[in-house]
Amino acid sequence: MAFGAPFLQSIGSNQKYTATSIDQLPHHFASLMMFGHYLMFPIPDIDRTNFMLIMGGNPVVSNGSIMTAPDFSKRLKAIKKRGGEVVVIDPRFTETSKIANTHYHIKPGTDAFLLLALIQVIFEENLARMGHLANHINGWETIRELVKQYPPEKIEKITGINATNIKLLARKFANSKTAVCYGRLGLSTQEFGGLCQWLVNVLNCVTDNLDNIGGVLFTLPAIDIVGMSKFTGKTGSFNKRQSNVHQLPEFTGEFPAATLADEILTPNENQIKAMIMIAGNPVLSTPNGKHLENALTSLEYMVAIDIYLNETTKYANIILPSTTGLETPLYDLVFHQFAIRNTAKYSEALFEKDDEQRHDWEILKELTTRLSGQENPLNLEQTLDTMLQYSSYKKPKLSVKELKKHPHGLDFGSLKPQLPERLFTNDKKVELAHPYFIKDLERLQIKLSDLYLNTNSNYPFALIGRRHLRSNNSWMHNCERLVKGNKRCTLLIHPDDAHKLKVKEGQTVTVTSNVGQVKLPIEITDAMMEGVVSIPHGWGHHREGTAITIAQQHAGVSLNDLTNHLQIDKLTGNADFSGTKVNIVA
Ligand SMILES: Nc1nc2c(c(=O)[nH]1)N[C@H]1C(S)=C(S)[C@@H](COP(=O)(O)OP(=O)(O)OC[C@H]3O[C@@H](n4cnc5c(=O)[nH]c(N)nc54)[C@H](O)[C@@H]3O)O[C@H]1N2
Ligand SMILES: Nc1nc2c(c(=O)[nH]1)N[C@H]1C(S)=C(S)[C@@H](COP(=O)(O)OP(=O)(O)OC[C@H]3O[C@@H](n4cnc5c(=O)[nH]c(N)nc54)[C@H](O)[C@@H]3O)O[C@H]1N2
Ligand SMILES: [Mo]
Repeated sequence: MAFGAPFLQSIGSNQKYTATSIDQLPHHFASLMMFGHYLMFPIPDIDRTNFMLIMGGNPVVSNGSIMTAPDFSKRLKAIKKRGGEVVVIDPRFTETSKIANTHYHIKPGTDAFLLLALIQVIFEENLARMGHLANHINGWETIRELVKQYPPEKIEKITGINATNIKLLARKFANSKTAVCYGRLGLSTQEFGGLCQWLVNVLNCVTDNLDNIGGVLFTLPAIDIVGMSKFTGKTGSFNKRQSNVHQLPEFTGEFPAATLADEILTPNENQIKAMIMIAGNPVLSTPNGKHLENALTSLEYMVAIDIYLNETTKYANIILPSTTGLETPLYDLVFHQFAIRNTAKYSEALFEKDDEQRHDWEILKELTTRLSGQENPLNLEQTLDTMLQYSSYKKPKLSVKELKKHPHGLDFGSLKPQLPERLFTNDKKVELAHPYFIKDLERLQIKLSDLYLNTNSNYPFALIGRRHLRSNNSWMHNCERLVKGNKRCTLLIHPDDAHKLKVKEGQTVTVTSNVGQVKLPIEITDAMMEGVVSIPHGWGHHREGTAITIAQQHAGVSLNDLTNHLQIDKLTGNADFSGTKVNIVA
């Protein structure tokens, strides 16, 4: 993180792509528009809340994303133990649903409707509360007006959750002493990702749970990237320029990854001819991976900085192999910023590297020196020391040396309310109804008249992904201990759907979308909503020319050979993986 930014500057390219736009871009977008800073994420106060509504997240497996904390299962169970409630909204009855009090199946991609209806009920029944931010919110009346168009009765069919349950949920949420709505990957990587993350914030705000104990709060970690923006001025940007081929908006210096392949393949003045790939495996992780593979073969030159010769790095002319996670000391610059308590932690490397090996930061530093002709005098520890100097926590005085004395990390306590002071908006107010969102509602409106899971179409099923505890995206399948056991790359399907297709447990089916086709065995389970099927992402290791022999033996198929790179959230440019339309045959 620290050595990557100067490296990018030294290349002098204005084309940058990261996993942000196949993941949390809508969170950044909502934060930038509402709070004035793209990294100001409201974090669930899960240890003190009385009610947690989880939408499109499965923290029991993912261990909480944009919500850093050890042992999520324990913390969720603790909510129930103290008399609180956990509700999950997901097209699959997940590992998290098993712990929750209530689970509702939802049709993929329809969460924005549900959120609007929840807020509608809250205003309709006079349950909205301004609370401590009363003088620091713009757009309250606009929200009250616009949600009137979305009563539960109007959206129950489209979401698959009946109006009675929606009303019940809205009342419970609003009447709970404290409550938090948490919306994660399943909400971001869908057609209305931007609207979803905005509405999650709105729901928390209109029930006085924004910046409040037991609701969502902003962090103040020892290395406070957000706070440092006062000096750097880097608060995020949107649409300052557009990508060449599809004219997609820039966000904080990067373009949507969904357009990367076309930027390489389409002749134009700014066509990408060479690429540096750092710790990414987009052949498996980005929509329409095969299309990107075609693009990578056409590059004039490619460098990879990675620990594996895998599906993506095999296209590189040269791989600079870095040390692995276990050989690297770590101070996480990102995830303390999103943690449920204010924390600092330095972890020593578990294994010593040998002389021939280079850490990622060493590779980046050396490349920067050679490209720019200027040597950065600081090493990793010195860089961290510089950042730690600005910590708000003075006892103990923080340095790497001090942190090494606390191998379990330092805990500076629970998150505290910080608004309005922390806001980066011009008028120091929360922008509840930013025009970008209001405008995007027009796109949602059109969907009201569409039937979402159209059973008459050529692609009658909606396909979603899933994660597994012993896997991390694409790159933990080359370790026997992490892949042994039952086959995990299967298609989950509801019993009634399997019956209709006349397919039996374990049988191989062909799944087809408008971009590709895969064959894999099915697993029949009523955890799935009818009409929705699931394949985990990160598999498809059968590709030739890699050197990941264990992964090859557990190849599976790639979910992203079915997802479409042209399917994005038009507001933010984020990839839309949720509810890919597919056909299934025995
Ligand atoms: N073990 C493990 N941990 C991980 C990872 C991993 O691969 N393995 N990956 C890490 C990464 S990179 C990230 S970003 C985080 C992600 O953390 P999470 O957001 O918790 O990730 P997922 O498990 O993908 O959960 C997304 C959920 O959304 C549901 N979903 C899909 N479509 C929709 C929809 O339209 N509406 C609703 N309401 N739900 C929907 C899916 O069924 C799924 O349960 O996890 C991180 N942690
Ligand atoms: N359909 C679908 N697609 C998805 C998702 C989904 O839920 N559904 N999830 C999306 C999400 S949330 C994300 S974040 C992306 C992830 O997308 P990627 O980041 O492209 O995927 P990873 O598999 O995490 O790739 C990590 C790469 O880093 C390398 N690596 C591991 N450790 C090190 C190291 O210490 N140094 C270096 N230099 N390299 C290292 C690995 O070998 C691998 O090549 O995938 C996205 N793709
Ligand atoms: Mo992610």
